[in-house]
Amino acid sequence: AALLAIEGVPVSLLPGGSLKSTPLVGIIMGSQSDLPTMQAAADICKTFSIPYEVDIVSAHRTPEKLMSYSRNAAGRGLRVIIAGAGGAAHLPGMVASMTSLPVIGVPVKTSTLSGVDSLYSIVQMPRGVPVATVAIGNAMNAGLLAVRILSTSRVELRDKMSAYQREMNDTVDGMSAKLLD
Ligand code: RP5
Repeated sequence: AALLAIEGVPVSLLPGGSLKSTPLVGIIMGSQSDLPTMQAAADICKTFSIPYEVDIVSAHRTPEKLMSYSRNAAGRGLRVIIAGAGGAAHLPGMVASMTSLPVIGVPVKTSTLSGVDSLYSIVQMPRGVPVATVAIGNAMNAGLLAVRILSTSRVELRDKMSAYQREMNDTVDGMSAKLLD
């Protein structure tokens, strides 16, 4: 599919001639078992009407796919990658080494070490190749961080993010008001 832009919004021209929004956020994970955790990142993209894609890319089980996904990501129109993995979680770091796009890592909770293994693997990237790491299992924050990254060049997203924050504020204010009743 060819990559075009209509009024700044990237679109793909499908073989039949129809247009489809090009994903801006790539959500990848090491295994299907990570999906219940990673779903929250996709939900945030939906909330903010950001085109996204979801795929399974394993650093050690599908190393060639890892390489082609990472190397082609920017050229396909992706602007942020969210990568979730558990255990010896090298997926986000490996992706970050093969793309210049920002990579957000989600440490997936494990049954053996509760996700501390994943957290340390992702957060302890040696200097030179950054991975923005969120809390264990917090794919929602990964989605929100992706929105904030995209919003630096999209004013409408910045406005939506401000509205989202105001709503959270009002929800908490509402809870406090109830406590004082
Ligand atoms: C990692 O190993 C995945 O990211 C997953 O969190 C973990 C377990 O994978 P499965 O054994 O459930 O496929 O690669």
